[in-house]
Amino acid sequence: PTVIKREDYRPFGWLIPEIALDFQLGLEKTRVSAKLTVQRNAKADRTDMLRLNGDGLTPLEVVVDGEVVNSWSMDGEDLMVPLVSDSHLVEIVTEIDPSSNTQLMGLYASNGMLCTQCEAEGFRRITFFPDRPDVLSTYRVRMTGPKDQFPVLLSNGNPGASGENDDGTHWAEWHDPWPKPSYLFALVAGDLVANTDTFTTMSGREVTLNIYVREGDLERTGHAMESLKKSMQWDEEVFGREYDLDIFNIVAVSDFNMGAMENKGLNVFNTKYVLADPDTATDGDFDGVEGVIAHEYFHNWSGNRVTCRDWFQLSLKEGFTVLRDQLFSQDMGSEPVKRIEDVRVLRGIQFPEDSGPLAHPIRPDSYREISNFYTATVYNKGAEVIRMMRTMAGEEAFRKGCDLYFERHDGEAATCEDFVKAIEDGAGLDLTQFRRWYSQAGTPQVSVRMEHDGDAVTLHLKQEVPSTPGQPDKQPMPIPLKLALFDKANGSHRGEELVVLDKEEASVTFTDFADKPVLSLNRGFTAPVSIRQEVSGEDLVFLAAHDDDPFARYEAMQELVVTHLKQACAGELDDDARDAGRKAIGDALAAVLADDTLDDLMRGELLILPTQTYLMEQMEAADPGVIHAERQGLRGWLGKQLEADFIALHGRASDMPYSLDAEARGARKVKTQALIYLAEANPALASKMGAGQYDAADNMTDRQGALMVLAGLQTPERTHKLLDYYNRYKDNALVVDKWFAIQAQSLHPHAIEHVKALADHPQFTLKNPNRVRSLYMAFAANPHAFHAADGEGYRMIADLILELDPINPQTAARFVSPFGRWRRIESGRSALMREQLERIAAAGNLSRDTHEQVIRSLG
Ligand code: B3K
Ligand code: ZN
Repeated sequence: PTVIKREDYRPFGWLIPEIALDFQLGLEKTRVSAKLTVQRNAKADRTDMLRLNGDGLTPLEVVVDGEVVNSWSMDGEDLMVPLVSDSHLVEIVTEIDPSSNTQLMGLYASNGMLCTQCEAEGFRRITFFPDRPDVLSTYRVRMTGPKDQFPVLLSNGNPGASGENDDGTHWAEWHDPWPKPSYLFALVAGDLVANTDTFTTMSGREVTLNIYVREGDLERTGHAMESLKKSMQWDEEVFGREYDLDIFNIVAVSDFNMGAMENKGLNVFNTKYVLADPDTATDGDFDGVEGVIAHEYFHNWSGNRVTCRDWFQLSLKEGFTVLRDQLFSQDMGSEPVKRIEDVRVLRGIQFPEDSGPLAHPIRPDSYREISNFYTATVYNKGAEVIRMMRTMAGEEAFRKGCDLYFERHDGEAATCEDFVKAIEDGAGLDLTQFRRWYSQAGTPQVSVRMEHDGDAVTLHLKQEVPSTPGQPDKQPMPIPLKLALFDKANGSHRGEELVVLDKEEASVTFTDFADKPVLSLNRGFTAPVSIRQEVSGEDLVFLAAHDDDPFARYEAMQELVVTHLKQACAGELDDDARDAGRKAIGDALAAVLADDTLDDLMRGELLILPTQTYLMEQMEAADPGVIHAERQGLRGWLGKQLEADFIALHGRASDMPYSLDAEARGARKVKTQALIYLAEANPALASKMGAGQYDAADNMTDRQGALMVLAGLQTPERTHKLLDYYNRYKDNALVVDKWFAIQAQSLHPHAIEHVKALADHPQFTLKNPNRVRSLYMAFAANPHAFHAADGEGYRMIADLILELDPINPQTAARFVSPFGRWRRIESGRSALMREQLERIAAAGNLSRDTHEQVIRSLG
């Protein structure tokens, strides 16, 4: 398999200013005629051959300038058409079978409807085309299909003519005036109904908004529509970006590889990120819908109007758009809570990626299969990198840089370098050294030592960027760190400072500190780094109680627990020391429970223990069994110690009536948190309270929270409520997904057996990615089950990969990354994990997707 390198980029030899597509639609047979206007690209090397990418296609007819030709040939999957003049009209006819497309890339059938997914390289499964993001064309689409089967016919841009034929078919035309790359093409045909609304843009244009779903789902589209309108408004206010078509369509489909797709004017969404109502969606699901609707909408500028030159530049659109959706969600809800959630995702997913065999820079240098690079690094670390520029520039200057970027590159396929240059010029920053964040992988480690001498405080800072695959040596990067020095006596500080550590080592001195202050560092998580510092438990307790930066307060609480658990797992604590450590945490937690200046959403964050993944990340050779036991042991101890407080909290929160406002959501959050602690301390009581919460629930957040806790307990209530839940929701696929996931994720000692049994459940199928993820991603993220000491969890996921790979390689390949931990885990499990990777590698006929991930993981 070929390795594609960033340095090999060359512009395409031809321009395709226009394409006209004609579809004769059928679930089993769709005929596609494509007419391309082709012009020699003066900016590229001269060639007399037009290479059109294909994947599984056979040309039925090739016409050049009106004449059928047979001068074409195939080069692998690609169609090669010799062309001698400077401009030509090339017509190609192909035929495809959407119903057999289980990869869900290109044109496929889902529940009787037809839809497309083209990013990154799916368009070549529909017709032969230069399927690369730097070839921009205006699209005219005409489609014809049976009217009863496909009453709704949609494509990108604005609607044109439509009509009916005598044979029961009808047709529709769409025209997209904005030049776009093929990955943004979309088509949908199906029996759908729409929630319709309008939005008036800042220049006074009225835009029609439609959210298309299957008939029974219409009543669950209200939140998505509200989210869309808020996103449109916010992008005008905060980034000055206005929508640019007469219509914006969203279609929800239940078979989808990812969350959603930003096709121009026709976003296609996983139903999971459209449908929500209180009975079937949790508060987290509501946030997910709002965030993904915003993300895809924001791509209209960051991605579509300005697109990517090549796929190495993916973070140009994804990192920036993630930052935009994060800032939007911060503005819609609680800013600190959103920041904490985003950092938790970064640390839980991106940090392990960055320290494992799949580590890559946010702008990778090579790939075999681009689908493997839609990663937390490209998305989430990409967003953090742009956030750092914003922190250093300040909001206003950053906005100037963004304006300049959009102005300079509108209608172009740009690079990450173009973005950095625009921010540099527009915001007036020197980002010369900062560019290293784009080329170097690995999470920088920052260590800090405080020296107090007379009335001077000196911070000695040191950075180290660890070596990663292919990058043994690293250069220092500019690391913006917001900090504050607290006066212990009065519990306050004299203002925040922003220190940019841009050398391997640096010291900063602050004067006028008669007493040694307490350092609060990387406030708001200004830099995506790990901090190493010697802080006393006492100082952490102080910050956990007093820090006025909510993120830093959360951080101190986490650090307190992490430090203790690390020592406990390393066997460094005797019984007395363990008790002392637990007691310090217990006191801090008691303060959190009692603090009435905190809102419950924030209190809920402070109650969440660091995840097992994050703890494993802190250790060189982690033992998941020991970590699990210590973490649960601590939870149980805290639950016992604070039993009365948790019961009271649960009671108080249960009195709050359902609504979507912050207060009610906060109450639901702490309610289930209380139950989680009690479950470990007093299972009998928790079982009773959990069943009570389940029965009283008038919303999915409470019901699911209760069921999640019950699923981990060995009590009859577990069985009763799981059965009740299934019977209640068995016709709602998204809730059935939750039912699978709750069991796969549970703390129950027999979780492995439960997952095995669920794989044989009549509602389980490998054909639907949501269902696969609900069972197996949940399981792979359940440390005590996945990391079972005998390797059974590893075998199960390896079996799944091998079975899923021929059906849906993109989704199968995503299950490889959990095995990347094999280098950072105790030796027994390490060997078992490697064994499974080798077993997969030895299997014949692996997809390019899975093959690449397995080879890289073995390292
Ligand atoms: N751009 C799409 C991702 C498509 C990935 C296909 N392998 C969704 C998003 O990031 O908005
Ligand atoms: Zn995106």
